[in-house]
Amino acid sequence: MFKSGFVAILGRPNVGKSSIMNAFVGEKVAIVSNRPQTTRNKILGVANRSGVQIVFVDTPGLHKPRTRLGEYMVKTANDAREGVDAVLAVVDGQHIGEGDLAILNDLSQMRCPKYLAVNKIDIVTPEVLMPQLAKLHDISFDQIVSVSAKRGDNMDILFSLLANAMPEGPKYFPDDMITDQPERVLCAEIIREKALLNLREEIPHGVGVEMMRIEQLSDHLTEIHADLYCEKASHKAIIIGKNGAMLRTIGEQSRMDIERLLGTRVMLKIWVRVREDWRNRASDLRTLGYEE
Ligand SMILES: Nc1nc2c(ncn2[C@@H]2O[C@H](COP(=O)(O)OP(=O)(O)O)[C@@H](O)[C@H]2O)c(=O)[nH]1
Ligand SMILES: [Mg+2]
Repeated sequence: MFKSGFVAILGRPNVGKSSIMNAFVGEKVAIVSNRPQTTRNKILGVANRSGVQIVFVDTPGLHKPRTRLGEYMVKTANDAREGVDAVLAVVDGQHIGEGDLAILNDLSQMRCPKYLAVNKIDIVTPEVLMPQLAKLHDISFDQIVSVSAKRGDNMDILFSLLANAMPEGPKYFPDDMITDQPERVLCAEIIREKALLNLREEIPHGVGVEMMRIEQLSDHLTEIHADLYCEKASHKAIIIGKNGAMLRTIGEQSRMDIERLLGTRVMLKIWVRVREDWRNRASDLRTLGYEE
């Protein structure tokens, strides 16, 4: 009997949802950063093991939205609950707050099997973890597992629990298809990740990437042009950096990851463009793929 199903991963921003999905898939299909709201869209990641296929649905973190983009993200996350075979809620073992508990209470109304991952136990001492776990006393989930997506602790146990909860079903995706994200989106996301990793303060939230052109020039070389949106001229100056140093770093790191993804050499050109308040403009949101 082959088992398969969809598992939505839900929780507050920055708790490690995307990291957990990537660990299960075995490849980075969703970008990761220490900035809240790194994930902006629903992303499928497919994990195959013997006799079972789990399709994970990674989602943007649940938060109080302050922009139209934020509203889209939260709606996307909430919609992802529809029709899944199980949910995997994630909290950060360093601190479980009111926001986490509200989400867990809300999810406990769902009728499908519910699992909770308490993540990042690689950096939490038992003294810190115990009182956090105590807050989960009243949570009616099927199982709570302390894990580290980064180090791999208990990830096999968590996977087995989820696998057991899957119904009998078909292989939804062929073995070589580990995500629903097209190549151009993966490339744009890599550039956004490198911007998030290198930029400080308020700028990362206002960064968006539009792929203008992907052209395979030969078997060995791909040319890519991308626009990097930011919200203010002063941000543009910071993104470009002194003598272009920051943009070079972002471009260089992006190029290496994109080359690995595409399996060719890559010529990458990034233009920085100011688009004031694009996170509140429907047309810009559509252009960047954040739409209904
Ligand atoms: N130490 C540690 N850090 C982690 C772990 N999982 C995720 N992180 C870090 O937490 C931050 C947020 O991770 P991410 O997967 O983007 O969280 P998301 O916003 O919930 O998708 C990143 O800096 C990750 O490297 C973990 O198990 N241990
Ligand atoms: Mg994420």
